[in-house]
Amino acid sequence: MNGLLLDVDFYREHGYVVSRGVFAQDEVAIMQREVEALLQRAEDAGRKMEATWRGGWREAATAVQTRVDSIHNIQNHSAWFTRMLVDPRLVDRAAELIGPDVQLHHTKLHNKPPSVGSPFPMHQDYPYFPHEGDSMIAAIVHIDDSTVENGCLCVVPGSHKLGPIDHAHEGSFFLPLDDWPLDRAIAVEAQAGDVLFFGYCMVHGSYVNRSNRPRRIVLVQMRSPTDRPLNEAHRSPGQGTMLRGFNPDASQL
Ligand SMILES: O=C(O)CCC(=O)C(=O)O
Repeated sequence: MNGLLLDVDFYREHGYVVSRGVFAQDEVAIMQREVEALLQRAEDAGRKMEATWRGGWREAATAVQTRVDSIHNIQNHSAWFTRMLVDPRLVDRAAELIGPDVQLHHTKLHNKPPSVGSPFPMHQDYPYFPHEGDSMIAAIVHIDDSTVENGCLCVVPGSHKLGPIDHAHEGSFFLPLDDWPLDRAIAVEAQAGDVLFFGYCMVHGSYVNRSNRPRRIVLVQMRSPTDRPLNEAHRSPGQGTMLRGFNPDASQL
């Protein structure tokens, strides 16, 4: 990989790359404890976390009532994850994909509980937060070992080359199952501590959690600080925080 941390050629060709063992097992154990405590606090506070996407392949994929818990801005709730956001093992890899200066867009925790963890329909992230320069990438930090059985991510290799695809479908941003069936995608199975990177034009989704164990991830969206949003959608606290390098755009001072 020419001294790089990631296989950048693979990423450019296929639109995604998995980096194995970015976080060590003792750190994974801390992440799991942090996430469990956070989910418990949210439940105790009666906070609504359910974030299953309605329509799409939810009904087709499972007869049972599925559920996924989502908590945005995890750095507002756990200092461990704040530190993770600037950890060189994460942001140095991101820099290989988008350039030396890396800016936070947003974060979220997804918890797919055992047996009933919701799938995510196929989609690109682009329509949620389009930008001029298409620098936006997701880093999926795996908190649990993730397989097809417990609802791992899946991607359509090469789909990033299509650019933005029309997502207009029943008023929601996902792709029709007829056009984007799951068998067009490949499962990205990962171990806890692995990080999956992909750009926001990558078509992706994830499977139902039918297993007896949870599938938890922390998703970090990052961009180049010089990449401008095309609309006002998806603003969140901490957006614009520099995670690596500096912000060369003096107009933001
Ligand atoms: O949590 C998952 O399985 C998928 C999340 C996802 O694709 C998204 O939030 O865009």
